[in-house]
Amino acid sequence: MNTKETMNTFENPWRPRTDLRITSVRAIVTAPEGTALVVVRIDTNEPGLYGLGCATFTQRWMAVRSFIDDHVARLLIGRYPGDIGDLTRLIGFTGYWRGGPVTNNAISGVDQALWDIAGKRAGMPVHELLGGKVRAAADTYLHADGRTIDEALDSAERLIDRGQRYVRLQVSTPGGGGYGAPAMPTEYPDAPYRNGWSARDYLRRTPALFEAARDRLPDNIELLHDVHSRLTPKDAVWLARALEPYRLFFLEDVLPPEHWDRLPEVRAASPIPIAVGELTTSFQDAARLIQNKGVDLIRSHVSDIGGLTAGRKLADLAEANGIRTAWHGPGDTSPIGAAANVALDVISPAFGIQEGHVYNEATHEVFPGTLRIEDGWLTPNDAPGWGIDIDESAAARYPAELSGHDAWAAGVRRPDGALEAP
Ligand code: GCO
Ligand code: MG
Repeated sequence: MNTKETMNTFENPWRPRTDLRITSVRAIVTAPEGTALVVVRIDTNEPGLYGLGCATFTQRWMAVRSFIDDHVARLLIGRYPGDIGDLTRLIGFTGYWRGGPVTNNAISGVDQALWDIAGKRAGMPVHELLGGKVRAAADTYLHADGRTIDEALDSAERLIDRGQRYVRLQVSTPGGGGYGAPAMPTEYPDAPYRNGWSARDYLRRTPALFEAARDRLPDNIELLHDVHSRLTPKDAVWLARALEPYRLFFLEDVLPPEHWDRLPEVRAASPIPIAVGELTTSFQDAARLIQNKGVDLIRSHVSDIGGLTAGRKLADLAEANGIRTAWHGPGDTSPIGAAANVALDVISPAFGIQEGHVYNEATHEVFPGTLRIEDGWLTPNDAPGWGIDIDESAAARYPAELSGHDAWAAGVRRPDGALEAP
């Protein structure tokens, strides 16, 4: 059976309210900052009516692109775009096996593109379709880092000067694979692996960074830190306690996903708020973090868990449980994904903080309408849908390459040579 014949197999299960139909679904990959971004574009039979969604899994973007173009498009073409829940569940169930970042990024891209279409049809921004604002804008944090503590604090001061009230601080640790700060290679000349990363050195250095920060930075600045999943539960307790005097706003990813069942111990051992979630790859994984009392802030990558619809449900669950949200939003989130984060931020009473990213001008050229951080604040667009477009000829000028993350992760090893979580 060829693709054309199968197109009519997936008929609407009920009579669509209007004649509007999906006519095409495709992935667009572009890398205006060098990081591959995956966007889903869904077109309809109404001229000029289309939607965009973020499906960025930058490390495996080719797999997501193929999944969307080769598997998802044929399920959706001919269907009514208003049935967002049915269409996204259909993508999940037709694959039989559940979960995972490839499937969920594709679902998320479709989900967000359909919300964009819904907003354009209604003439409303997506946050208004969700019930409207409970706050004017989302406060953000940006990343400060350096090879030395002084350099990291210089970088923090630059962010504070541009209006940031929340700053994530990372300092280099010996080795080539420290997270969030420049590499300091060949620091272990006598070890089997000279570029190794040592948890012992990291645990000594990080409290010193925050002690210096509290000394030098204005007292009202909120400080954050990302461990990036490299500690054991006991080391995580040790670090959380050592950081107590410095009043962190949150301490992120203290444990890898394999040990998330131990998070309640870490959380109970210290008053420092624990933020986890960017490695959740389904709505259920993320919901379990809240239900099992492992987090103070839930930090999922919205396109990894099923999109805006899943994010909305999680925000509600967070609200019911006294947990706050801090959606993942670094440079491997497209501007559409960033706009979805902000829509959730402004509609939810459970909002905690938003991770921000300052996109380069090439990204603004590819995605007209990309939100800009002003004095630390992100404000959603008023235009219908996301209020963000894509210029496909500009996108084509920034072709994506295979992710550099493979090469970097291959070098994240202990001084004895053992691979470490990147
Ligand atoms: C964060 C992150 C990211 C991830 C990245 C992986 O912003 O908190 O940990 O920077 O490392 O998204 O691709
Ligand atoms: Mg992180």
